[in-house]
Amino acid sequence: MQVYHSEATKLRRARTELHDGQLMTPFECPERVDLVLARLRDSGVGPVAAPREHGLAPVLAVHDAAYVEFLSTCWDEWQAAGHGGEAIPTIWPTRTMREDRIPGHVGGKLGYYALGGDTSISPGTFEAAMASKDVALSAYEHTASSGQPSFGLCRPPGHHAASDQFGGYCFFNNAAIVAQRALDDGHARVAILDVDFHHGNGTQQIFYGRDDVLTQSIHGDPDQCFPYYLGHADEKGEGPGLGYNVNYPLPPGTDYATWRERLELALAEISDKQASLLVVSLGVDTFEGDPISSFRLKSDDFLDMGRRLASLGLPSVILMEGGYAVEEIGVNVAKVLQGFQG
Ligand code: Q9C
Ligand code: ZN
Repeated sequence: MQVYHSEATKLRRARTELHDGQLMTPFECPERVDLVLARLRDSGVGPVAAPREHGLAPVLAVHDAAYVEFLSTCWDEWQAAGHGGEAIPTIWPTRTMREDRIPGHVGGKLGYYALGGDTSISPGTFEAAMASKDVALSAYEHTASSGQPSFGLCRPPGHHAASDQFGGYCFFNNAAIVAQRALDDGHARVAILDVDFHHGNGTQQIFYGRDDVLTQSIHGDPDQCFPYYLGHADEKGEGPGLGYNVNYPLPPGTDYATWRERLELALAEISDKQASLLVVSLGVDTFEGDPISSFRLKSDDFLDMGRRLASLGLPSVILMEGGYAVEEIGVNVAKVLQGFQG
């Protein structure tokens, strides 16, 4: 399988993540890229190519222009304001305040454009996010021109990023950018299947009112799991999009036997809705050893997952999302791709 990777995805090396009430070294670290890459090379999954640059137009097709501008200037403004650490929001326009005015100060803009406090903005963050979406788009172009599946080793991940919000380690929604690009190329309907442990809130939000992208997510129940405020089974889309968003929340402790039943439902839905392209948001944080997640998938389950994803027979673009059990994420990604290749 053709793999896309850019060293520039490692330009984000945040030093701080507010986790469990402490500032820690972020789980979402550049070493993840090297671990996956090394394992893909060892297992002979396929050639690795560098992406081509795609500029901002495909980003602006799904994200708000002022949000993108904010991401591009945030670090410089934060530094110019004289702050010592990384840019972390500490106040948000929550229920009791106004959200119809965007503050001028970088501290106010941070809260406006952030969905959580877990994702610090550091030097290189914007550049890495740009490289990440270039990886995704290059993978898409390979699949579009060859009909063959491709894997984009995206980093930072994308599925928590909404039209004008970052968080959950995500800035640009790579899967949404690819889906929109495919529609612009003539696909009538694209399916995004999100198998990351966490609900793909950003992907859901971006396409919630539309029937041209079927969004589905299998994830830890938001009653118990991040991002908490979206991802319930009764969120089915709205207006023309009604029926084109499907959530499969599962309790902490879920094993592969149960998870796989939801996967089968999701695959049937993709066939039923007649999508012509599959975009997989591939998080391997469903693994039993993941440090911030609570499903119980084992390494060999990822092989079966890959086989089942391939059984749809659709042109497919597989994009990296989460997965933090640093030693094993490469193994588990390689197994999905090997399973997909049969
Ligand atoms: N204290 C992805 O997998 N932190 N993002 C969870 C734990 C955020 C995960 C809270 C988890 C985000 C792409
Ligand atoms: Zn995740």
